[in-house]
Amino acid sequence: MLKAWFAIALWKRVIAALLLGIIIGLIWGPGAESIKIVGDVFIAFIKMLVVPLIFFSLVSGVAAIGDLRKLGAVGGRALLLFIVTGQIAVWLGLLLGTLVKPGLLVDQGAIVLGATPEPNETTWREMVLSVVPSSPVQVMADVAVLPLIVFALLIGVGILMAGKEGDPLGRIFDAGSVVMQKVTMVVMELTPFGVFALMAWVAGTLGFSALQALGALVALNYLGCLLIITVMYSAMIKFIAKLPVMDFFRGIVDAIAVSYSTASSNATLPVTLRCAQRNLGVSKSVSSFVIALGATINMNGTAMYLGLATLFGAQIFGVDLSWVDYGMIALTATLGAIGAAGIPGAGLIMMALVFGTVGVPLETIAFVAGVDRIMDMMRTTTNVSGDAAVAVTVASMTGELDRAEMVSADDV
Ligand code: DAS
Repeated sequence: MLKAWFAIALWKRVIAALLLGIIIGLIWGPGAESIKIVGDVFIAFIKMLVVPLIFFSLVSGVAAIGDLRKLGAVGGRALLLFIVTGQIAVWLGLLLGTLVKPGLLVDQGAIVLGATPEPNETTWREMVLSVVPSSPVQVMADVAVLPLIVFALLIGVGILMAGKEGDPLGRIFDAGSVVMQKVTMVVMELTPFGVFALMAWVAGTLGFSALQALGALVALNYLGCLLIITVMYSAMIKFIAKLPVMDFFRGIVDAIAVSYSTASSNATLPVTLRCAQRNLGVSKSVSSFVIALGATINMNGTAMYLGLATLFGAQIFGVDLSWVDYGMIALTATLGAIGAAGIPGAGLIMMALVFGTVGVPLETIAFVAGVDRIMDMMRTTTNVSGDAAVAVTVASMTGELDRAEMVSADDV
């Protein structure tokens, strides 16, 4: 029985748990609150992953650059495109969340707040100082995203600069990154149980208004991702790489299919590399550097979602956000997307980091966890398509693209 259960693909078990949870919740009503503890345990395990996952995957990702000089023509252009597309993505998420306001669909009276969020009274001086990891252990204990990522980036650069002497530590972080991804996959096996309990709680205590709000969030997640893929990446391919847009998308069809079904950039990496090299004509050196780095730090779908979800949580719980808060969300969502590992649920984990900086209650995570997998599949497709788009663009700009290799209409 147990073997049969685990033989079913996780995403199918999650969708089944989601639907069953909604039905049971609507039938059970407010009594469904009693099984929320199962969902809270799941969320607690998600929060457990945040610090070690960010720390190991980011240090390992930076150290994997191998040589700071490599950050020259190829790396410099790739990082610039990663940062620019990431910023556009997160502000698109903030725009969609501001225009549509999906969180207001929830019946405000039904929401019982654990602890009312403290208004964020940080002055800009305190904000600047807070980025410095003055006490690394305290930063980890407080799960403070900004200084944590600054500390991880500095350790990664230190390993690079230490050369041979830094290699042993680099190998430890590589191993730690792999181990943390395996631990995350074990935690993700709890998803169906957490999703069932949380959806039953949401449907039973908050009713249809909550389900409508979640439906709107999922729809906006897909809309934002589709806009990034069809508008931003097409513009990059057409105007910067100066390549036929349809040939690009035709070339990455396999990567799109695998990323959507696995919800994991890392699992899709071999397919993305093959598409870039065989279908798009990107050289081995550029594709392996840009796509491997991109799978770790270039997550435009996740960045867009983190901006959107933070506004969703603020709207549900009535947290007023200033323009400074919007700026903090944009910054931390970008850093959260950089710190997220390319595994299922990474975006859900990063929500805990972004919410903390603007006082959005973490209960929001329990509220959206039930539908996260459906959204994660589309976020991952957006992340992977972005890695391929940057790789082919950088290759085109640095003469590392063999256009003869590109799949074109007459090849099909
Ligand atoms: N699943 C992550 C990835 O592999 C994306 C996310 O969780 O947002 O890219």
